[in-house]
Amino acid sequence: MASAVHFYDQQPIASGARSMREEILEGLRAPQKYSSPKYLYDQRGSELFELICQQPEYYPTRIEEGILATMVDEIANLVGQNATLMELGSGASRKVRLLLECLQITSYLGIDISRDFLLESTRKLAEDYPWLEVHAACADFCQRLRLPRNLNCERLVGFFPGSSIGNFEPSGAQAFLGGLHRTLPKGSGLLIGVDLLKDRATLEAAYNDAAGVTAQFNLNLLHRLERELGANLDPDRFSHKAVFNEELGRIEMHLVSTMAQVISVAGESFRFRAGETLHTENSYKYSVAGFQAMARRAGFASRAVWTDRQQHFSVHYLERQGRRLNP
Ligand code: AVJ
Repeated sequence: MASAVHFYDQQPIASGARSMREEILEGLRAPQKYSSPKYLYDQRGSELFELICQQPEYYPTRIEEGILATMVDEIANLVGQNATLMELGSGASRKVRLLLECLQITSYLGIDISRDFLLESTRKLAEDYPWLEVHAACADFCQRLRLPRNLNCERLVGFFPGSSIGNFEPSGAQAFLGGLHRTLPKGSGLLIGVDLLKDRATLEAAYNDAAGVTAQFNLNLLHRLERELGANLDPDRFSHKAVFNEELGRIEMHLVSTMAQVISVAGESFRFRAGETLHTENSYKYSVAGFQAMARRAGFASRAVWTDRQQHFSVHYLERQGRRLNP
């Protein structure tokens, strides 16, 4: 039976959105070359990310799913009845399945930048949960969120798992939460996974898995530039690097040029020195108290927080308050 997904393609008309070409070129012209982590998630990148989540060294997924599965009754109580769950960066929509049996929600909205991946995942979801009204919006959740008009928005609960919030600079994370405060009606909830500060060895192992999947994920960006921007480069002349920057509290992912070389992207040439890097991702880590303080400033009160025994990962349930502390 065909299950209907209400689909909204918000990509081309997102206001203020710039093209991938423009953004990539701007990053390549900078003294420290960089690219937004969102460009890691084309179809292949999204698939590789799902594989990363299965690597033994990549603890966040395993621990977060353990917490969600164990605490689902408490979560259901906090979410309450007839809410709409809005997942930001829904990817394979796998984690939400841990909740759906127990949550008494009526509808689900998955938002993701990877269009075909989103469509396929939400179609499967609608098939497996016929009682659930499934909506899918292809959008960049870093841009201002636009809620579909026919969505039941009386009670909205945001679901932002995986510590994706860590991809923002702290100021950007603060602004992002502020934006959610503006979008969500009062009393809304936010269920959010946040990776915690911990020892270097555990962190660096998670981003340098022995099977080399994270390396492939990182290098896929170069293949994507070849495929989509007509880049002239050899991915074999770059290598994957992920290090914990303790001062800034973040894992940094880079593509290291293994030799002096010139690449061209969209007709423009870029010189790399040997060892020079293209910075592809930051993944900020927080303390429980540090994250709660940030949430409070954005107008979200902590209702519950769960961690694993080793305090590797945290899941927070926040409630949108009437006012922000420093609007
Ligand atoms: C996008 C934040 C969920 O930083 O851990 C995993 C992406 N990058 N391995 C993270 C990622 C390399 C991930 N998140």
